[in-house]
Amino acid sequence: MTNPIFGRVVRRIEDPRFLTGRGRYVETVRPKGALRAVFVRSIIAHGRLEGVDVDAASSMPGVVAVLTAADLSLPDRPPADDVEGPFDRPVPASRTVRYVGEPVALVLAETLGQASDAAENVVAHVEPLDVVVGVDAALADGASLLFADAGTNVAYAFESGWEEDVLDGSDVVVRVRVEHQRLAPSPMETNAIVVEPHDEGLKVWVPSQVPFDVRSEIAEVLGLDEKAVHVVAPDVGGGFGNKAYVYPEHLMCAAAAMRLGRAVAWQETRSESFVGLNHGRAQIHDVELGARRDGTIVGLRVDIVTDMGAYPIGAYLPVTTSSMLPGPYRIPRVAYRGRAVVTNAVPVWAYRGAGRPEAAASLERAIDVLADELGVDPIELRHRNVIRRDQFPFTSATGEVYDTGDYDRALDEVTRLGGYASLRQEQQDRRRRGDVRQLGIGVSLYVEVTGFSRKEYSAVEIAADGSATIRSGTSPHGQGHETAFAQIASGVLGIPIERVRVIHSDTAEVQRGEGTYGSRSLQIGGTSVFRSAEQVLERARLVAAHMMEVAPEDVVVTTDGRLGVAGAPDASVSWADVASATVDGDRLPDHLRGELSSSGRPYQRGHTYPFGAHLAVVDVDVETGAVLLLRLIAVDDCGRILNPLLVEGQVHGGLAQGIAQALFEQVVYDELGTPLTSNLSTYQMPAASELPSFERGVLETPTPLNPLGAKGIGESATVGSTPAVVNAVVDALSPFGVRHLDPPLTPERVWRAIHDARDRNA
Ligand code: SMO
Repeated sequence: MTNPIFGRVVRRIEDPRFLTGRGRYVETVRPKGALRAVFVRSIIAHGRLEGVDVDAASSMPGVVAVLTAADLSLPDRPPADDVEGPFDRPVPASRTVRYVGEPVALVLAETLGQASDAAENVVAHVEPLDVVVGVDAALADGASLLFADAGTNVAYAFESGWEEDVLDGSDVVVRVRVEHQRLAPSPMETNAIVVEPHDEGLKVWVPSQVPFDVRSEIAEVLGLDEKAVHVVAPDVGGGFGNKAYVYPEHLMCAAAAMRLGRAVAWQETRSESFVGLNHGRAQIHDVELGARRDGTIVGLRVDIVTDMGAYPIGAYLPVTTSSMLPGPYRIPRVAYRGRAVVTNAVPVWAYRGAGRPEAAASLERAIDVLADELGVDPIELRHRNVIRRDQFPFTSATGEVYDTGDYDRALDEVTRLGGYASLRQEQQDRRRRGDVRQLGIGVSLYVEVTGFSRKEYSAVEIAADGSATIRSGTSPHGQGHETAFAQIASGVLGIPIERVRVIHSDTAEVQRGEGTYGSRSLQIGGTSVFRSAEQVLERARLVAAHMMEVAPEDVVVTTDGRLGVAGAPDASVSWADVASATVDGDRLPDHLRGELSSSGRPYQRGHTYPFGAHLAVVDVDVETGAVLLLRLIAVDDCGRILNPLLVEGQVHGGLAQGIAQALFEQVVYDELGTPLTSNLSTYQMPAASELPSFERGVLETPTPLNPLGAKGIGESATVGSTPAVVNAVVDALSPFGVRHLDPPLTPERVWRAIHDARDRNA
């Protein structure tokens, strides 16, 4: 393909709107007379709900209704597909409360103040039950059960090769338990919904990655026709996976609006968001990695336990993790088992990377431990085991078919950009001097899987004025789809980007859509736009050929964006000429008439596997335990690059979130299941001031699976950066005999590790 639009830096069409306060978010949508919604949430982690006393609240000023499970009678929400047994979720809680923050009632009042005051006066009568905090408690003999009928807290279990001795033939086996701590997604825009009933149904505004799912689920639970529910996701302030879910709060507000015949508006507060939005990660892995003396990896065995929180809606996550366990290495034998376990905490769901970061972080830890054990440089050990560039497509031991890659080159590039040899020299110097501030160098190599849900709808239409309109079923929440898709259509059609309008996230304007998650939008949604644009061009060539009395195969898009004739520079027609000819008068024969548009839903025959190598350099103060991230060098490959600026934005955001997991963020519960991190002063989300200026390198190994050659980039940097930073901190502490630490590597945790090691060695 000779499309000149590839690799071109195009500034984001969206940014002037976002940067000048003209973004339109759900909070700015307030239909006249809308009631304000406030949820009453359980303050007890586990208990029998014996009643909800709404009388006092109901008679307070401005209160229109206080609704409980009995009033709403919504159907239970099912767990993830593979889960069998009684793990359904009543909405809201009816007989049992299972986590702090679980909705038990909904207050609707004329003002937000009145609704909040009334919510304070709703009393949930709860008879406490023993609380299950963390997976060890959930799996213990005689553990309190969240779902007594299930007889177990294990909602879903799976395994492969678990009985086989996959480590047979190893000279060395290293074992490490890696904890991937529970994270709170914390998007800039919290959850929300506005529902406006009208004669024929409902209009809904919601910050969502999946507005079409919101439509179908609201329609289903309220017994409405899908067409009667019009859902709009306006500008969405961050998603990270947690907005790819239809929340109980959404369904309750829709039901309330229907029942009361009035518009309802709900906006989650920042603190509420810490128990409202689904959490992420929360996996513990027991990893065993076997190798021969020369470093050749023989086998891998991983036991995955996932803390699903109260409802196992995310039980598919450890399955994704298991599929990516062997990573970018030639590991001939892999055994795993996985258990998804319920506990009295916020449900766990997809969070940027959704199962892949956990696989990569565990493996990259184990490889470093192995390198330490064998006394081999960690980059060298990786080189010895990577899949070679001539081995693609490569089928991994877990059956994933990696499309394209060049892992050796990613390692070489990061080694070069980092100045690895001189970093090691500097580290030696500091060690020799016994500096207070020791240097740590960490590398990670990763491959991840992207492009889930391999079909997407798009339409491209040319108006009589020659402008183009694109309709896409993807739903951006900050990525820059409007820019990317306009760039693609412009590249195919020759119509200037300024004359291309992109419509998305509106169920009345777009016929259907899957949404945005799993780094799918460019490769699946963009490919769809590309195909639709190509089809429109094909039709336009027929029309232009007729108009200019030439053969259709001679019609080309000219450099100035017209439809011209190859070899005849003076002959051309404009897109406006062509488009208007198709709709007015009788200038064209019948078969060429009709609106100049095309739509489709092409299918991608496989997933794509972006990869990269990250290198982190940290400075660790061995007296205080403070870690300062000095450098983060990221070399990422996402196939052919459409717009380097959009890629850079995705990488920077992903790095920030991955580093946050390594060093700062963690959801903490006390022994009663009360969250101790329920706002941004206790949950340590980093700001730009905690992060270095990122350094980047780029590789491009186009995928053959779509015409753009594109793989996903939305989640990659999150996958690669966490293990690089953790490895760097452990590397700094290796002279103390520290071989492993779990994130977040707070000063306290690092300080304790140093002191424990000193005590051991004393
Ligand atoms: S965590 Mo993503 O929206 O698959």
